[in-house]
Amino acid sequence: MTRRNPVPPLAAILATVALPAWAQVETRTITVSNGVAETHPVANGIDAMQACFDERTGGAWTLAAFWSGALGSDLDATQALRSGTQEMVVTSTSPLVGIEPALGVFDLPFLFADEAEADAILDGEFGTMISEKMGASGLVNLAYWENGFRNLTNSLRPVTKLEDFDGMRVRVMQNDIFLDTFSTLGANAMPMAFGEVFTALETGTIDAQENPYVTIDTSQFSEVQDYLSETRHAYTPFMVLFSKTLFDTYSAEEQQILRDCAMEGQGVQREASRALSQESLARVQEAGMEFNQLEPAEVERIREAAAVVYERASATIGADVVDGMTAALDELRAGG
Ligand code: KDG
Repeated sequence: MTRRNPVPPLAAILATVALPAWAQVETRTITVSNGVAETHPVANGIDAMQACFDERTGGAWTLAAFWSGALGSDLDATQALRSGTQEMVVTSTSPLVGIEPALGVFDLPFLFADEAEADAILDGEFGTMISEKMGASGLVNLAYWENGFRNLTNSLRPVTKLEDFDGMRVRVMQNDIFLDTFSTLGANAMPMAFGEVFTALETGTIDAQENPYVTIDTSQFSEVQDYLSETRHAYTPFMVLFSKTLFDTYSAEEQQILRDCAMEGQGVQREASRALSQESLARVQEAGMEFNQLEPAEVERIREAAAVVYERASATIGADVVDGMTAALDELRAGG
């Protein structure tokens, strides 16, 4: 009688087959929203995240991206994360100060000198400390991406000196520090969600707004604004926030994939933002905007006028947070 080799149990077969690392992830569709247009460099970051997901999950994860505030404002979307009804949002930090006051530190006028400083602080111990604060609000910050250095556009006049802000109706993000900064400069500061800005400019409800060149360009503000002045009065980070309620249902491996791929997206998005910035500036000038830079002495006068905001905002942000930022910048600037 010929003995047939007994067929081993399935478990034994599987145990001998080296499953790919992504075999332990579930099939998921991850919703992510943002307030800017799909032509903004945030899309480069999202594309890089998707490519990373494809590699790490074998195609099991799909990012469903919604643009131009389609799922609500930065604050609306962030609240949806906190309630566990949306997975992810790429949002400016400024509109979230009502959730985490410490985020206001990034809104202090003329805080960072350049992108290198911003990257060093955000990707260093200080940025980690701020990210860790988000957990108490039901949020996980996967990475800092770049909104960028903010510049003023308006429909009244070139802003070449401090006095040119007088009486100008400037839209600001819904954030008391921006409100105080522009009020201190003499403007009539008007808090407003980003999604309302284009129409408010078009109808003349406001005279001005302030954003990085890539946002001014990709939001078509050149259609409703005549003047662009390089003020670089603040650097706004984006946070790539994930719902902690949902994050906690992911396996440790899946959580690591989220973090790794958001960081993959960070490098691509920052690079795209910086590469597009000068192109955007050229494009809005071709579209008819009159661009001006300010004399360094005038920038200094504006910076000095706004400096009082630090003192007034310190208690709300947290004196320890402001002191921590100051110490981190001092160390960085001393070559630390
Ligand atoms: O999601 C990003 C936008 O909604 C917004 O934060 C962009 O800088 C911005 C602004 O001025 O509101």
